[in-house]
Amino acid sequence: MIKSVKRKNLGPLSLSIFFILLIYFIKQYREQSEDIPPNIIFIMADDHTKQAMSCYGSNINQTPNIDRIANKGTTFNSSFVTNSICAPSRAVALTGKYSHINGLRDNRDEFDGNQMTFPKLLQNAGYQTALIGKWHLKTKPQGFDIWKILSGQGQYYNPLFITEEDTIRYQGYVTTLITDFAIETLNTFDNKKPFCLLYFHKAPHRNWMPDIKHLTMFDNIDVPMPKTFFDNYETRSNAAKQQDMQVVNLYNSLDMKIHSNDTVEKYSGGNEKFRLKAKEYWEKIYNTLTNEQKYAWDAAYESKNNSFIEANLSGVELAKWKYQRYVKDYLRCVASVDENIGRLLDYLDENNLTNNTVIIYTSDQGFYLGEHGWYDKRFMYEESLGMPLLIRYPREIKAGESLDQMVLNLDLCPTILDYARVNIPDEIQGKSLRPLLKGEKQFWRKSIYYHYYEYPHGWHNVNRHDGIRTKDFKLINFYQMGEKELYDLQNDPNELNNLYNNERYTDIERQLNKELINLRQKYKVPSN
Ligand code: SGN
Ligand code: CA
Repeated sequence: MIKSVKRKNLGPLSLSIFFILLIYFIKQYREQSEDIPPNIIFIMADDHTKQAMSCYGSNINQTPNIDRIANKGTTFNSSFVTNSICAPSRAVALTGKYSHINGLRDNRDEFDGNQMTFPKLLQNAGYQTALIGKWHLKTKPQGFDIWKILSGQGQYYNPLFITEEDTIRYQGYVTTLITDFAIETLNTFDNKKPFCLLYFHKAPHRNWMPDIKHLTMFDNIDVPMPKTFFDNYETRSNAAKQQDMQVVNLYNSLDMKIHSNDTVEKYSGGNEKFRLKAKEYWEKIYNTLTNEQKYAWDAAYESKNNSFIEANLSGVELAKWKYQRYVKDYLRCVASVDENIGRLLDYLDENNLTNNTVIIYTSDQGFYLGEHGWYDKRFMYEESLGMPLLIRYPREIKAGESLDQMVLNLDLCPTILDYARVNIPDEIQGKSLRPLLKGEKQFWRKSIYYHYYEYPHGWHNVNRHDGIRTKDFKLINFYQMGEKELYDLQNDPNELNNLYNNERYTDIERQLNKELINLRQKYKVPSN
């Protein structure tokens, strides 16, 4: 009797429980099946530096959406590039090889698209592959089922996008458009096969034009200046003294967004010829704005610009004003990157893709936000040698961890291959970060090799140099000038005190010089 009652009452209930569990397990299986390699979204911003990310402890802005990646993944505290400039850095990330091997040493070079890259290997392994946003490698992208790229450096407003079929100008703001296209692309993917999306932003690259909605953000605050803003380069090589990347020399037109006033450009430093070009360039950019955009733009900048012209600043006061204008515009561009990344992360959540997707957030290099008085990158000093690196993959990576091992953009290609379960070719010079991220004990590199080439041509007058960095020290070799610099990173993290030829550091100097030779051999660097 009791038995039959039980059967009567629990029969339909157990059936429903059975079906609920069945659906749950099928969903889990589809979502988490170990048979399907994970999706990969590789996010790269342009010139986004760690000092402007709250997950790296920024004291000047908040990046709540990028922090979502950090909070649920791993933050790399010592992540660096091998050559701190755009196109070369991208080529390193794609190939896992140093610039002298992949053939792209500076921004003038063209990428040889016939060589091996991770998108090609993933495509061969059955991944759906796509590239959306800034490419900047001059030759046509290879290894992508879908690609939609900006022309050259790209424009902030109403940019041109190039695809296999056409070139179209889209009205709107670049960061939002790139995200719209990235989400559109995700919608086209077949959910039975894994995908790899390269979602590459133009922002916050020079000339730092914010979206309309962010034009007045930070208006009522003074952004703190870095301690080294008034660096006088005492003790340093001539390279540090001769650069042309000082905030105080930013162009009033192109960079400070003051236009149509013949007198203002006289306040800008730098070369006279470039000053005039910059002014022309700025007028051209401004004239690509729609009337509505111009209206909003002028409403935000005009009165501030007029007060600046009236104040007729000079010296330290001028430098301070330029710093505020520069850094605020930069941070406004970052705000848009952050919000748009939030849109993409929401899309993943809503479409049940979060657990099975590896997300990498990085930038093609770091950047100076006034440190040493500078903007731009190129030097092997910490701010531009560094790059942000966050990796999230809930299936395998613990939430909220950080790692101190020295990792490189050279490691991104093998890391992606490793997650995609594609064999890592022997010729690749980087190392997969996957074991580190899984918490496996690893023998890790104790020094990194760096090499910058864009001199004497190109922008910003930074001499060629190579060098090595260990956990505690850095040796920089400006080989064309025959000058070296040595920094004790533990005692002098801001790299103000060059110790090369200092007797107390003779042994360190010898060891580092020796290790530099070893690394050149290891990575097959041709002699200069
Ligand atoms: C442009 C910028 C430079 C910048 C290079 C390289 N000038 O030429 O300031 O260093 O790009 O940047 S601009 O007036 O055209 O903005 S990179 O990110 O492509 O390496
Ligand atoms: Ca860049």
